[in-house]
Amino acid sequence: MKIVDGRVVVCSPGRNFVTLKLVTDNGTHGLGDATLNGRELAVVSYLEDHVLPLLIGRDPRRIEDTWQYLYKGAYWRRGPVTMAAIGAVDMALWDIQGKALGVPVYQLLGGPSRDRVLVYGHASGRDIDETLRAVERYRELGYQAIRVQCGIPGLEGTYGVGRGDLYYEPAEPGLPPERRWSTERYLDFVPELFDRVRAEFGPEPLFLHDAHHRLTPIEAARLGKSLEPYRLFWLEDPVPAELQEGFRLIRQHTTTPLAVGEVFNTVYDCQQLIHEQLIDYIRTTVAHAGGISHLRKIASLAELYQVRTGCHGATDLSPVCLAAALHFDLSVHNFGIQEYMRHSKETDLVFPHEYTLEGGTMHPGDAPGLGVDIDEELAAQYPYQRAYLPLNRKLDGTMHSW
Ligand code: GCO
Ligand code: MG
Repeated sequence: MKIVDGRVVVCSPGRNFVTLKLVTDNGTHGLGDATLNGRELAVVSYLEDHVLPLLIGRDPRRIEDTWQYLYKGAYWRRGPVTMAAIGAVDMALWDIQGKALGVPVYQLLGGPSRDRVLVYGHASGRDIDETLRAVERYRELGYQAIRVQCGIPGLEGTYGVGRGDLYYEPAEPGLPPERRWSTERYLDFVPELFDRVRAEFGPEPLFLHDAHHRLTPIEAARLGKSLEPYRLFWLEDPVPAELQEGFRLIRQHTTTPLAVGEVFNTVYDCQQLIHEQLIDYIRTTVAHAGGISHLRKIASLAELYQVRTGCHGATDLSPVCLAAALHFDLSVHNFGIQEYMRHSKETDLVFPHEYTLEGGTMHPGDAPGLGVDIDEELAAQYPYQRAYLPLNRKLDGTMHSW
C-alpha cells in the first residue's frame, strides 16, 4: 500500500478546523486533526509546504517509522506547530490501518480496557445561580462528571463562561478581545461557588475546575486547600505549565488532585511532573501531542507512576481528534476521564461520526478506522475566518495568562 495523495482541508463550520486527508492507492483515506486554535494557518503551511511532499509514495502502514521520520527528520523538534502536524499524520495513518484491516482503531491498541469512556461536560454561568442551573441541566442529561466555571463578581468575561446552551467557544472572530483579571477576587470567590454546588447537588457528582494557568504556586496551593472540603475530581492548570517544579510547592500544601497538559506537546513536557508524582492527571491529547503513537508513550510513562489520563476535548479540537481520543481512552489502562464539549450542529454535519454519548459516557463506535469522515463539499461552504483567543490583563493593565 502507498500514499498517493494528500490535502489539507480548512473549514469554519462555527469555528476553524484544519483537517489532513491522506489517500492511498487502494482507494482508502485517513483523516487527522491539525487544528491549533488561533494559529491554524501555521500548521496548514507546515503540512502543505513541508510534510505532504515527504509522504507521497510512503507505505501508510509504517506508522511508527513515519512518526520518527517526521520528528527526527525535521531536526527542529517539539513545539505546537510541529507536533500538531505530526499528530495529524499519525492519526490519519492509524485511521488507514484500521480501515485496511477492517477493525476500529481501539482494537489495534490492545482492545477495550473498559465498556465505555467517562466524560465530563462544562457547566458555567455568569453568577452562581445561573451556574447551578447549568449543573442541574447536565445532571438531568445523566452526566456523572461536570466541570464548573462561573463569572467572578467585578470582572467582565471570565474564562470558561459559555455563551450558549451546553456549548463553549472561547475564540472570537476578528482581533483578540482583552479581558481584565484579579487573582484576589477569584481566590475569594471560588470556594463560595463550590460550597453552593456541593450543598445543592450532594456528595455524589464528580466536579472539576479549570484555573487556566493564572495563579502562582502559592496562590494555587491556597486554592487547592480551600477547595478540599468540596472534594474536586481535579483542579486543572493551576499555574503556567512551563515551570514544572512549581507543582512541588502546590503538592506540599494540598490533597486536591491536580491535572495539567493541554498545552504540552511531548512526553518531555510532562516527564518531571509524572515521575515526581506532582500531578494526578495528564491532559495531553492526540492532536497537540504528536498523535496516538506519542500519546501512548506518555500514558505508558504515566502508568508507572499511577498518573491517569484526562485528554483535552475542547470544541477547538475537531470530531476527528475526539474520535481518536475515544479510541485511545477506551484502550489505555490508566484512563481517568475524557473532556467532552459538544460541537456545533454545523460541525457535526461536516464531520459525520460513529461515536456516541449516553449517560455521561462515550464510545468511539465499531466502524473500521477512527469512525469519522469529512464532507468536503459541505466543508467548502464554511471558509476560514480569522479568529483569536482572548487576552488577559490584570486590573492595572499588566499582561497576564488568559
Ligand atoms: C479546556 C481548555 C480550553 C482552552 C481552549 C483553547 O480545559 O477545555 O482550557 O477551554 O481554553 O482549548 O483553545
Ligand atoms: Mg483547560
